[in-house]
Amino acid sequence: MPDAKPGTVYLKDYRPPAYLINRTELHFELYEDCAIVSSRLHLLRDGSVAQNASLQLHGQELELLSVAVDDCELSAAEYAISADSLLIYAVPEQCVVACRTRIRPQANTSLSGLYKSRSLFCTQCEAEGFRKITYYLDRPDVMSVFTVTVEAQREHYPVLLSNGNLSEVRELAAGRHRAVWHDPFPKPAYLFALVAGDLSHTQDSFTTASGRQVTLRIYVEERDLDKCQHAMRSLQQAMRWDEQVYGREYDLDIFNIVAVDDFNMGAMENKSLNIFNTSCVLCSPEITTDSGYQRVQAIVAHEYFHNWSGNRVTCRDWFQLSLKEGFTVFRDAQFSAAMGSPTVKRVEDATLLRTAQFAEDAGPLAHSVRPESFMEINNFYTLTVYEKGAEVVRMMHTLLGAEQFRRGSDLYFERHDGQAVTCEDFVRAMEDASGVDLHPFRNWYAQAGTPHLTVRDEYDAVRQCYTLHVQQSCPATPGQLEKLPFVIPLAMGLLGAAGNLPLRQTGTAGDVETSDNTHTVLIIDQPGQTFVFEGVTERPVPSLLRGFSAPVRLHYDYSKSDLCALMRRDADGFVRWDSAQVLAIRVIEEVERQLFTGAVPLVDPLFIAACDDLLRNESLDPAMVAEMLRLPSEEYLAELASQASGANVDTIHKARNIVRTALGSALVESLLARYHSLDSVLAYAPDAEQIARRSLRNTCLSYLVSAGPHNLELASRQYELAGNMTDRLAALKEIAFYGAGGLRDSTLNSFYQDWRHEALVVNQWFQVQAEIPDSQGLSRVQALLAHADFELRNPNKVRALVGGFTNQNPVNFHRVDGTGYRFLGDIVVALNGLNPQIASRLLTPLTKWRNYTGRAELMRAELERLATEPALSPDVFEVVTKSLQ
Ligand code: 0A1
Ligand code: ZN
Repeated sequence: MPDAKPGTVYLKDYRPPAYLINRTELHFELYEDCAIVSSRLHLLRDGSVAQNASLQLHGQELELLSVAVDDCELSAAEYAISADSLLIYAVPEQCVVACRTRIRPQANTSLSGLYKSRSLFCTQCEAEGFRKITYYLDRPDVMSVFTVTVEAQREHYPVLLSNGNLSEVRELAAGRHRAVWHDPFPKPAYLFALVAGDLSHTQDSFTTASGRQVTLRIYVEERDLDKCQHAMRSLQQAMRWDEQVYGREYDLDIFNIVAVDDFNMGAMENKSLNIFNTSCVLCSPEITTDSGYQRVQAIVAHEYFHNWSGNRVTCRDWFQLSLKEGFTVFRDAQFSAAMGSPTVKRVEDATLLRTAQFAEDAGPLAHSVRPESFMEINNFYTLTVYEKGAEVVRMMHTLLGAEQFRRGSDLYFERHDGQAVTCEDFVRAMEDASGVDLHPFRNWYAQAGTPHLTVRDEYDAVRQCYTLHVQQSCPATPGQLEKLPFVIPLAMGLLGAAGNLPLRQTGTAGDVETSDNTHTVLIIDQPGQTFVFEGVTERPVPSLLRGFSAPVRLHYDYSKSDLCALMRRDADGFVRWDSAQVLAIRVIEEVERQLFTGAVPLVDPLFIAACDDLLRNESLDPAMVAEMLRLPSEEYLAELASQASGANVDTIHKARNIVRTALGSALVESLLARYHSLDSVLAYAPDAEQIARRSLRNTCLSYLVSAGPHNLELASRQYELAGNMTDRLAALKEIAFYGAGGLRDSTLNSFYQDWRHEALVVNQWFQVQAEIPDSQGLSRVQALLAHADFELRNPNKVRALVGGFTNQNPVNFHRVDGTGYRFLGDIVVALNGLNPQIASRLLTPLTKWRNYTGRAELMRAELERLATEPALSPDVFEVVTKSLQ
C-alpha cells in the first residue's frame, strides 16, 4: 500500500450507514442565477450501528439557508458546516431533517451535480455529485423513495423531468409551472436525475412480456428530432433481449432518455430518466459513422440493462463499482454480439483490452477490479473496472456454462432485489445456483495486473501423444508484490493439416464441457500444469485462447507458417484474427530491427501473400477480412514494446508505415478489385452486412492511398460521392493524412462549411485534424484551440481535439522537444479548475512515461511540473502523484 494520504478512502474501513433515509422529498426552484433546493429527509437511526445521536450529511459547494429537525429550525450552535459536510449534533432516532440550500448550476463547470448545458438544466450525480445539490447521505447503500417537485419558468423550461412517474403538473403565478415526480423504487442518490428545458421528444412504446405497456421517450432539441430513430429501436431491442436472455422486465410505465451536449461520460442510467451525451444517442446516415451507430446501440442497451444490474440491485460502496459495471458491460457485449457479428465484437473488445487495459494494469495506476482504496472515486471509472470487470464475468459464464450462469443471475436478482451489495454477493449467487466452487476464482477481483500464460508443447509421434505445458505468472503491481494463481479458462483446439483434430485428453476431470470434440476449455489454476492429449496422429498447431477466453498475455513460440495455418484454417474466428495480428506484429518488429541496424527494410513476402489470400477470398465475412488486414495500432505496438525494451514511437511509426505501404503497393490489383466490387447502391442501413462491406472497402481505400498519392484520386471521388458519413469520413481521413497541402486544406474546409451546423460532425472534423501525423501536427492543434467552435468547457470537443492528439497522434504527442507534453500539461492546468474529471482523464497518456525510450524523463518532468501547480483538484492530484511514485 502507498502511504496513507489525507483523503484516501479504504475498502477495509467500510461501515454500514448509521441512519437510513426511508423517504426523500425534494423541491427545486430553478432561476436564471441560482436554484433553491429544499429537502425533507425522513430519517431512521439504525440502533445496531449508530454510536451516538449526531448526524453527518455530505455536502459540497452548498449555501445553507436553513436547517430544521422535525420542523424546528436549528440555531447555529446546533450544527457545524465544513467544506464537505453538515454535522447536526443531536437528532432523534426517527425524524425529518429539512434543509434549504442555494446552489449555482450556471457556474457549475464540473458537470457534476446540477448544472446547465446550454439552456438546459440537468444533473449528473454518480458517483458523488448529489452532495453538490443538497446535504444528504450520499452513499450507494442509503436507498430512499424519492418525490421530486420541480418549478421553473414555463416559457424557457416547458419540460420538467425527474425519476419515476409524473404525479402532478400545475401552473403557478408569474409564468412559472411545476411538476411532481414520484419514483416508487428505493434508490441511492447517485441515481437521482432532474432535467428542465425546452426540449422536443419522440415517443414510442414497448409491451413487456407480461403485458405492461411502457411509454418510451427520447428528449432532444427540436432540430435533432429526426436523429432519434436508431436509439429508439436500440432501446426496444435491448428491452426484448433482456427479457429473453436474462428474464428481466422493465418495471415502470415510462422510460425517458434525454440528450445533453455537455456531459463527462457517455451516458447515465438514472432510474427511468437516462441522461445521454448527444454523441451517444443522435444518429443519422449523414452525420454518424457505422461505428457511431454501433456505439449508440451498445450504450442505449448498457444504460437500459443497468435498470436491473445497477438500479434494482446496486452497489454497497464504490469499491464494488464493477459489480454493476463489469456485469453490465458483459451484458451489453452479449447484446451487441447478438445484434451484429459476434467475432468482430469480440475482436474489438479484445483490442481495447489489450491496448489500453493491459497498459493500465502494467502502469503506476494499476488497481484490481475491486480496488482497495481511492482518493477520488471519479478516477476509478476505468478500463479495469469496466472492461476487465466484464471479462471476469465472462470467465464465470465460461466456467459455469450459459445455463448455470443464468441460474446464477436469476438467483442474484431475486436474492438481492432492492439491496446494495458486493462483488462477493454476486460470486456467491453464481456459486450457490450452480454448485461450482468459485473460491480461487475470486483472486480476479482482488489482484491487479495482467497474468502471463506461457505455453510450451511436445509431440511424441510414436505414442501419438501431444503435451502442453502451461505456466502462469503475474507481475507485481503497486502495493501487490506477490500474486496467488488465477483461475484461467484456456479455450483451445489443435489444428492439423486437414482441419481441427478431435481431442482426447488424459484425465479430463474438472474441465468445462464443450459442445464438440475439437474444442475444449482447460482450467489453469496452478503456477504450472501439464495437459496430455492422446491419439494425436500428426504434430498439431495449438489454437490457444480461443474467443479470447481470458484477459491474459499469451506466449507461445509460433512459427510464421503456424500463424498462417491458423489464420487460414482454424475453426475459431478470434484465433484466425489473432494469428494475423501476431504475424503482422512480427513483420513490423522485423522492420523496426532493420531500421535500427540500418539494413534495407524488407517486408516478409509470406505476410503479403497471406493478406492477398484474405483479400481474394470472397467466402469470408468482409468485416473479418477488414479486421485481419488492419495493422495493429501504434499504441498497441508501443504497449507491446514497453513489455520488452521500451517503446520508440518514431521507429514504430516508420516501420508500421513501411509495412502498410509495402502491402498497399504489392496488392494494388486485389485491393482495387475488392474496392470496386464492394461498392453499393443500396440505401444506407447500419446492418451487419452493409457495415462489413463498408469496413473492408474503406480498408482497401486506405491501403491504396498508402501505395501512392495517385490513389488519392479515389479518395477524392469517394469523398465527393459519399452518401453517408462512414464513407465520407474515411475518405476525408486519407486526404487529410496523405493529401498535398492544397487538396487537404480545401477538402477540410469544404467539410467544415458543409457541416458547421452539426456540433457532432465538427467534433469529428477536429479529431481528424488532431490525428494528422505530419510535422505540423502540434501547431495545427494549437491553432484549432482558438477556433470559434472549440470550447474547453465541452468535454466532447476536448476529447476530440486534445484526446485525439494525445492518444492517436503518437509521433506528435511524443515530440522529442517535449512540446507535446507541455501542450497537454497546459490544458490539464486550465481544465483542473473547470472540470477536474476531464482534466484527470486527459492525463492518462502521460502516466505511461516509463514505457517510452528516450522520452521518459521529459514526460516525467511534465508530471512533476503539474505536481507543483497550486490548487490541484483531488482528481488530478491523485493521478499525478501516483504516476510519479
Ligand atoms: N454509470 C455510467 C457512467 C458514468 C459514470 C460516472 C459519471 O460521472 C462521473 C457519469 C456516467 C455508465 O456506466 O454508463
Ligand atoms: Zn455502466
